[in-house]
Amino acid sequence: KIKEQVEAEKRRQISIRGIAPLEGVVHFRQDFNRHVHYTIIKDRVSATKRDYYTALAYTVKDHLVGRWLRTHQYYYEIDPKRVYYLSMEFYMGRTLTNTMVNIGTLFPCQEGLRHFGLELEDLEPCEVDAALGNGGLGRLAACFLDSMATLGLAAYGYGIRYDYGIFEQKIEGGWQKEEPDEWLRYGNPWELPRPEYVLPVKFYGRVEQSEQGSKWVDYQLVHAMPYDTPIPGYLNNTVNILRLWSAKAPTSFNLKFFNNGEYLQAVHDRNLAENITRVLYPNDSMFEGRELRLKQEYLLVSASLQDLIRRYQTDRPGNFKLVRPTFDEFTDKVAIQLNDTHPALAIPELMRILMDDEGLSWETAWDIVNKTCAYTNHTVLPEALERWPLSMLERLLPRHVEIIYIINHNFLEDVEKRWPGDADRKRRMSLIEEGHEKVVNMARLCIVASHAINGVSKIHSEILKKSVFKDFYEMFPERFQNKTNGITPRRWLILCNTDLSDLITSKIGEDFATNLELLRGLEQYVESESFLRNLIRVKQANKQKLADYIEQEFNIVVNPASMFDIQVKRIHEYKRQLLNCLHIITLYNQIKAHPEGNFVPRTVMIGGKAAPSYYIAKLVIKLINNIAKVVNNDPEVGDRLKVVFLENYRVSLAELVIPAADLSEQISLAGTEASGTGNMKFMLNGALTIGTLDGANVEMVEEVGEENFFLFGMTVEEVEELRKEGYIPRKYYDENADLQQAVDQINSGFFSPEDPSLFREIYNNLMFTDRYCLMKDYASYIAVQRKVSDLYRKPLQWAAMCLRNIAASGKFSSDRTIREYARDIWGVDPSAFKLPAPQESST
Ligand code: B1H
Ligand code: IMP
Repeated sequence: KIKEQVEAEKRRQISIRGIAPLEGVVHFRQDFNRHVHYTIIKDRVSATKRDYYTALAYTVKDHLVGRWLRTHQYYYEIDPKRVYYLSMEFYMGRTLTNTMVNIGTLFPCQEGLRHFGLELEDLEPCEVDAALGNGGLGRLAACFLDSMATLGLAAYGYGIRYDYGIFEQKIEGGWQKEEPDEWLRYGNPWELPRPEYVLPVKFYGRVEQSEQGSKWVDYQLVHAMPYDTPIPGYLNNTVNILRLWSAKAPTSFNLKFFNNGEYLQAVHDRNLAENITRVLYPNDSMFEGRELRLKQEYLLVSASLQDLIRRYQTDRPGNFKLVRPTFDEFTDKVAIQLNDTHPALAIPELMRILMDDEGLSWETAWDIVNKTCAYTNHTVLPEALERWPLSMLERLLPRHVEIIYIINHNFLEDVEKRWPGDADRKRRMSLIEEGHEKVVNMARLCIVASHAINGVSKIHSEILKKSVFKDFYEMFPERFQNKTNGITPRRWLILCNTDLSDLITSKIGEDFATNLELLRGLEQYVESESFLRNLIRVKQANKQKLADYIEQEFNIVVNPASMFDIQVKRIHEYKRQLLNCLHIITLYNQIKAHPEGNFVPRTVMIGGKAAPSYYIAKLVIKLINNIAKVVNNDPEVGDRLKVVFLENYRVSLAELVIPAADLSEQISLAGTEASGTGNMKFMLNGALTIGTLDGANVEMVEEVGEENFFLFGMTVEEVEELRKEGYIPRKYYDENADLQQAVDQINSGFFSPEDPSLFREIYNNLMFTDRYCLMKDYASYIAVQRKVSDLYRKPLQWAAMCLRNIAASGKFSSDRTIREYARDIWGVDPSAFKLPAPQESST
């Protein structure tokens, strides 16, 4: 008991968790009780864990509303330039603990709960992740919201409120099975529906020309209903908004049946409209040209633009009195960031509104679009680039197609002026590509219409200029920028690794939370054995927590002293989970060949979802699970090697897994991963990285030094060189006996005795195509993995290297990224101004 008090006192002093004045705790208990009683309508006898979670969520949310209202009053008062982040994905994860961290009430809430005999750690898991994203792109949007609020920007996220987020992954017999993610089943205490602000969105119909210009007629109406989620900044009393749209059938929907007396049919058909926002498309880095997806993209764009124009024109929410009748100031008051091309229809839609509804000329409208819109590219994989068939666009959005044609016509005229007679260049640059069917290349549309185009890491931005968009770079060099991705240190350090952030605070204070470069101050402790031992102790505790989870969930006992070697990300060929498999098999074969050998024990964990229609990626999941079965059940191997597939990897699981990692696998083929953000999370949490010179890895090496990073594999230039020569994967098989053995085992059914040809397709891929050059990079990967094992034998040296990585990770705060967007693209100033705190009261 006394020890507990001492511990509590120690934590009280480390104020990163917030101070717990007695008064605050008392108020908390009253508020919490009130919600159990009045909101949940249960008593202490009938309340379940989930009820307590929900009551806690409402209690915490109450602390947001004062700040929320004030923030927006303040914005209407000072009328700053607004930033709009348009994204089809916001991968938010859980909200409860994040909110407590950001408003500084984590500790008082923890204290208060204990009075009821409740532990925050037990209630937290009741919250389902808001998983409205696929992976990196969606999580980046979520980190950006946190940073924009923390930097006091008047910024809004706009997205879609999918009824079903990314599917839940179940592993059955080693195969991935998808189940719907019913994240709203128990309600969502964090969102606020705003039925009073619904907006109409038009689909189909045709264009009529008249004296007044073009008019879109005979369309079908769908309503977009906004749901607001508060986004608190870190300890600055700012609360921004994420506004998500949900499709609603208008009362008049399909009334032609109604008139025929087909009332029931008319009501049933309302689903047709409401299905638009039913489900998130589960593809990461893969374009699927479905009409329903196009409708989702247009719904987002149309509703968001109407909403932000309304905000520009009026002086308070819901007030339709025009205080700004003209668009003269629009470009000074609005910045629109397009998160990849998914919201690219914002371009023709804004043109349409400005011309057809507001009566501006083409030139004026075009100038406004160009000055407000900016485009972020997230991938160079050709199969991920959006190319919508013109025929589909024409049917759904006839007026927009006219506008795109005019944009293209004007643009190609400019190309002709610049490069007279260069027909091939015009073909290469046309927004409309002629193949067996005509398609609109959305990336080109975005480049032509935006004042800024950026990649998400240095190397990726260079690739955009040098190859993917070379012609466009020659035409608009001043538009191309780089904005290296980042992650929010609030969620990815303070929230998920409280012990590490306390340890850091004990040395350098707590300002690193908003100034991550201060972590450099930890470098001076690399020689301090006592600090390194503390670091090791924190890591060990995190590993134990993950080991407990794995034992409980998967019934696999892992050795918490073994090296935790982790690769978690979407399953995709370019990310090369298969290369990791080849290493596991090689380790296994070495142990089998020298059963008495002195091996460094490893637990290799791989997790991630495969797109449901991505056959090869799903086969890789099966292979990982089959390898695990062989390896984990071989008594000769013992606990020197274990393989775990981490089922249903998602944001909340990442928060458990990343702090427990010793080794982070970032092994994509150079030139394929635009940035990666998982790589940064591992670095910040004290893992070492084995990785290629790809994406943001390049800049991690720059920050920490090559000697503190396990680099392997070809460079982008070497990949290019090899491809020019003609790549023959089979050659590496012939040269390398270990590789040959591993590949043969996959092919011969060693891991699938019940169906020896199960993995034939993987074998054929490797031997005859190998688009991502696994065979070539295998040898250098294995060699560097050996160095990893050697270093792991020397715990203090390992820990010192981890510390150097933590100290060097400051660049990768999304606060730094957002400062750069603010300065170079949006033209807004981050403000250190802290809004006054609202009166904290118990009612
Ligand atoms: C990234 C996507 C993506 N790049 C299409 N592209 C999608 C493309 O539903 N779709 O159609 C969904 C997602 N996602 C990732 O973005 C990159 O692969 C990462 O390297 C990068 O770190 C991340 C954030 O920039
Ligand atoms: P990356 O793929 O390494 O760039 O990581 C992207 C980030 O998105 C992760 O660090 C997680 O926070 C989040 N994420 C959650 N689930 C997934 C997933 O299934 N694949 C990839 N990323 C995910």
